[in-house]
Amino acid sequence: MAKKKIEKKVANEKVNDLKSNTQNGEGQMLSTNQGLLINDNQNSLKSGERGATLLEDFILREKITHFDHERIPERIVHARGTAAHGIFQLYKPIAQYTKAKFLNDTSKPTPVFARFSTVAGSRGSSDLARDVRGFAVKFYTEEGNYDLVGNNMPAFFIQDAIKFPDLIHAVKPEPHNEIPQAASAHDTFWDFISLMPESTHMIMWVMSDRAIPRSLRMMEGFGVHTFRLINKEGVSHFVKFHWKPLLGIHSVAWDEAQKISGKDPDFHRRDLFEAIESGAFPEWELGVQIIPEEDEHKFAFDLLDPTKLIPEEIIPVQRIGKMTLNRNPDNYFAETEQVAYHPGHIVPGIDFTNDPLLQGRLFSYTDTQLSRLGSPNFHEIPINRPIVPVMNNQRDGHMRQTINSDKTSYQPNTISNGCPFQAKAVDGGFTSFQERIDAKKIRERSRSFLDHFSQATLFFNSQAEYEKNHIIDALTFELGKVERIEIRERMLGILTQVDKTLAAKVADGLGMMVPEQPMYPINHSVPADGIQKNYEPVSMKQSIERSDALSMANTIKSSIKTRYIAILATNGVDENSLTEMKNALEAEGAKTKVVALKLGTITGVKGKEIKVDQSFLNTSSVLFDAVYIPSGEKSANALIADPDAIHFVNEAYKHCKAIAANGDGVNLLNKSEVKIKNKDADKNQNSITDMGLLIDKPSKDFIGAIAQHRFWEREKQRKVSA
Ligand code: HDE
Repeated sequence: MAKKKIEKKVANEKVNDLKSNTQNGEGQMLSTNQGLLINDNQNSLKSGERGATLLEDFILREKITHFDHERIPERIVHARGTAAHGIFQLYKPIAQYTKAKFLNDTSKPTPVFARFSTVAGSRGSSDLARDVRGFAVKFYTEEGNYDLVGNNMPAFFIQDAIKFPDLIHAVKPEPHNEIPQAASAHDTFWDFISLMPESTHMIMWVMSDRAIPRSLRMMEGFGVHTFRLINKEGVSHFVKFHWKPLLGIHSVAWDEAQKISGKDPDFHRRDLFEAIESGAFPEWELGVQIIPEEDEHKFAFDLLDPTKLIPEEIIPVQRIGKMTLNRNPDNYFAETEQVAYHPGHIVPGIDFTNDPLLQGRLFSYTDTQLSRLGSPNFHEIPINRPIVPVMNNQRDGHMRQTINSDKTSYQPNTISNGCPFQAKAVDGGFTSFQERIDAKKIRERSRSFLDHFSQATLFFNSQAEYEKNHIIDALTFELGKVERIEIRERMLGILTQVDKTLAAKVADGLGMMVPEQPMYPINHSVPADGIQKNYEPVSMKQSIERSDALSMANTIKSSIKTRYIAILATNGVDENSLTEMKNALEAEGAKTKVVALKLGTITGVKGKEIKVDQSFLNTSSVLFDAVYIPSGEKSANALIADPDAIHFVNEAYKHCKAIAANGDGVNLLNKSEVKIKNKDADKNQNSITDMGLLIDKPSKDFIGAIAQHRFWEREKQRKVSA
């Protein structure tokens, strides 16, 4: 019998697929799960008006029983997250590297579902924790689902999957008191890190501003591991995957992050949701660094070592396509909570390497879904279903949805004419890359994995002055929360291997001396007796001393699209001064909010009514990117009389944001600490050196300043009382 060709569905099939499972109660009557219409949803069935509830009340029992089981276990890691639908559009085919169809077909986009997450915190924790961010993308390709399950940092803490449970146990709240939530600033985390020098490079990233993004839309993504691309001829190239945000990479200040966690713990989730709702679709370009098979050993590090990155100056990132997130999920639980990513979901043309961290992941992700989603049929949940048919002999199990009508569920068979058939490679059947292996079965780490510090130093050296200061502050903050002095000491020892000044500055902040050298300089692995085995220091000279791509200072700073600007005003504001700036900012895609002493409306000096968006009570400067104070004497005076308004300005200044004032609005600046820090800041002497402070300047200057994101050089003056 002729083989039935698997019917290929169109790319936007995913949208239809999800639609076919979507329900909306609009215009419908209430029913039980059996479809029985419910006549009274207010009262349970009782023995008389004041009597006990009857066991017979099957409607009540059904409702409460379902409610009792509404929660599923949260993800062991990456529990806190948010997601969106979108498309991936390839720019040009890369057939020379891969036969993956979605990386060869520019004729139509591939539907995607991307989920972003923090790692350590529980589902209800704050978005602004200092943490790595998960960056997971499911491509619904015509050859099955491909999941690129990465992070917003290109390195990882550990080299071998066997250490992952230890790492996570160390960073999670301490076991005896479940404290602290969503924070690495505690003894168990730093105890572990101080004994695991292989984590040093990643620690530099996690202590950098990358760990406190301004927005999920403004962070990079990385596949982290080296993967393989396989072309039609079976030739393999190594590949590192990158996501490059078109809005640039931007972060908030640490003080700001902590305050946002209180003012709006959903800051990142809200930001993504609102941007998409307003049509400002976030975009990332997919980049690849390609390394020919024969160059595997040409680097100063091992390509299989997940604690290393390949500097972009050595292997450039080729941008091959663009992901646009253009639709919010309809239902958080059904889509964002139930989506199941897996680095083992691959398509022909993409393959794994022997990275020992990646290899461990390949087991973990299916396993965790079994307890999290509760059934081996989690692939049948609408968000997880591929757009191509699933045909195999797997059957039954909890919550099976598919009604398989075949007469057989085994292979080989004759009863079903041998169906479903195995696909040949030419039919798109997956074949693993035939890597030659000739080795002993051992538990050892390759010597090529033993340089733990060179890339930590490379990262630190590549940072701008203010970025280095933020790393120093972050380490001082975190280690300052560590109660056991010996752990702090061990960490200082490790830091000496990255940069002596870094170690000295952190030690100074902790009031400690820098040890001569680390207690455990290079770990091979940490054996139970704590004694290092096979200690052989390895330092692989990096071929570059600095990589501009590693510093956020060099990022895109050209747009104010979707930036939030607070306009501080109250009765008596000069309506022209307010509206002209507001219109100019909004014309550039920014979002403005009039913040006043109370909600409702304010009346301008010429009698115009202006809607107030927020009051000082229900918002805060940390939720904005910039501040504008329009003219109007009465308005300025009323703001000056309100300490919350002064605090708002001081705090925005402290967090290095662009601040503009017009006419009488400058009076508010003069009563704030902006005046103290910038002695010239009055409207008569228009000679301000701080480029982020704009007095009576045209809107285009303010727009240019907001696009700069932050004026970090202000931090040198330090200490603003906000
Ligand atoms: Fe994960 N990881 N991981 N991980 N990971 C999970 O799977 C695991 C690692 C990453 O939005 C879990 O479905 C092991 C590296 C992301 O749903 C779990 C190891 C990278 C997400 C798991 C790693 C990641 C996860 C928890 C070491 C960056 C969230 C829930 C061998 C390349 C995906 C789940 C989402 C989630 C295991 C290391 C990224 C337990 C064992 C390295 C983005 O299976």
